[in-house]
Amino acid sequence: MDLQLDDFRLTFEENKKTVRKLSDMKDFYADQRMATRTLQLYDPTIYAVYAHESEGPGNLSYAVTVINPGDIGGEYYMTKGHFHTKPTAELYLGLEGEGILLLQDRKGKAKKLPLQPGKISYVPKDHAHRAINTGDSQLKFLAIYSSDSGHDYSTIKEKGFEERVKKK
Ligand code: S6P
Ligand code: ZN
Repeated sequence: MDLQLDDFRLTFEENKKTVRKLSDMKDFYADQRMATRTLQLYDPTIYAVYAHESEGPGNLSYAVTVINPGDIGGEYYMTKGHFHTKPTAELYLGLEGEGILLLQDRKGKAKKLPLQPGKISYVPKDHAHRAINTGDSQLKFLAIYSSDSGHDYSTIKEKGFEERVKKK
């Protein structure tokens, strides 16, 4: 299926905005020396999430994430990444910019999917997911997920992903 759409404007009312700066996720980067050095100079915004969250089972939440271009010691700006607390899947739709959606199952098997305008990617249940901006402009994508999925950040914070996406 290949659909040519006219330029369109995406609008929705967010009820939650989250901004992640380097100081919020310093430990996620491999090059700790570079992360510390950067923070001595300034605290860049890595990404922002504009979400419309609903509550309870049976409902859907959705969010647009905007990841700035940049890297820390060659490792591209990225989201923290998480598992869903409940085994629920998720849908990603690329809107602008170029990036990678990194998936990893509970056994640590990783997979990289392209994140680009018009591309729909399916995040299967029980897969950690992280978005990475590999381009030189902002990466924007829409995520649609179950309202009661819950977010487990600690597993990734402790163990990380098997793969890191760095500049070549
Ligand atoms: C929610 C969905 C996205 C992320 C967002 C930021 O299930 O996967 O909306 O929350 O891209 O990533 P993270 O890992 O900081 O929540
Ligand atoms: Zn998710």
